[in-house]
Amino acid sequence: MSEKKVLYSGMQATNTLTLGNYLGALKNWVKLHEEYECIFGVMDLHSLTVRQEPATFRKNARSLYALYTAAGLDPKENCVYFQSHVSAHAQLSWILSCFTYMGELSRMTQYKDKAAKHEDNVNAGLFTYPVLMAADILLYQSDVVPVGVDQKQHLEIARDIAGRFNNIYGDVFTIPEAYFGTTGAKVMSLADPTKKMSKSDENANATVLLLDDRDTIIRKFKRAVTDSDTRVYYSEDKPGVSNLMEIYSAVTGSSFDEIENEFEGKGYGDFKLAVGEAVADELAPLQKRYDELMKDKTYIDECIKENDDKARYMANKTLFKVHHKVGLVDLIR
Ligand code: ATP
Ligand code: LTN
Repeated sequence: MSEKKVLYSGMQATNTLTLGNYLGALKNWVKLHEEYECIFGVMDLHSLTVRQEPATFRKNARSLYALYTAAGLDPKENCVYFQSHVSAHAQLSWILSCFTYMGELSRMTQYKDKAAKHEDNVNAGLFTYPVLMAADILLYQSDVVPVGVDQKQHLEIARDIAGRFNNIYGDVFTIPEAYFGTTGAKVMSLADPTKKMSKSDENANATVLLLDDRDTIIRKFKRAVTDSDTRVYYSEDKPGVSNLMEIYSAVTGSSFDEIENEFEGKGYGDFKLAVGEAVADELAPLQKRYDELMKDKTYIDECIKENDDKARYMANKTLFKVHHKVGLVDLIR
């Protein structure tokens, strides 16, 4: 293991990624390996908290792996692996669940939201979701975890569980910190700019998907809900156009002032078209690489196998230590 600090993150393998996932997370992960020992999981076990159609789910999970890679997360520089391929996640999750209180889990806002949204399937996995997430992070002795604001509460509980365990058994786990490096854009829904763009949104016009073709991307931006005005400027009470400026800025690197100047005297129509074209241009190379990767099963399989093995080795080291600490009989090797 190198001297670099360990950075850990991942995304659920549910549906296909949106521009929000890309600009808010994935795009910013690509360079982190220069400074950190990076581990990124395809969080497929977490996805099972919501009912999945098996064939689609399997396809989405592989597609997420290829999307990570196509976006520039090189599996030779980063440990990119499948959560479900490393059994230590489920094993540690069980042990940690015995150190987690019902009270603290019932305070999690994601649980409350998802339970309300999936009333017909409020399963125990939805409730213990943060324990599995704590296991993900703690297995790799992670120092830093880049997550969006919506996941901060889960990171807090991971820290609490780790601290509680360490208090009883000594220094077993590294206490992880949230990572706020270069802040990625927070992308809002194109149909309702007061809501986050989310991959589980049922309104197709609300999200731009990373695999949408050029015409679809441009059409979606043309239809984006904007405010009753025509001038392009950034303002809290103009969430629609401000969201588009945020996206345009994240993609082109222009500041808000530069964007205001560029579209001085032009209307929303021209601006929306420009944003759509800029996003389509940004995504074109990623999509091309994705198509190539999806055809190269041998390469992807080789990366998966290599990184699964690496992850398994690191995770088992922590798991065996935990087994020993809590008093389980050591494996006979
Ligand atoms: P779901 O709709 O299934 O809850 P999601 O689209 O909200 O999913 P997550 O899987 O929860 O996405 O998040 C993956 C990563 O993408 C997280 O780091 C999260 O902070 C980031 N992310 C998700 N949506 C956005 C967004 N609209 N803007 C910026 N970052 C986002
Ligand atoms: N819950 C996270 C995905 C996730 C994760 C993790 C992120 C699962 N395990 C460990 C960071 C570290 C989400 O929905 N974004």
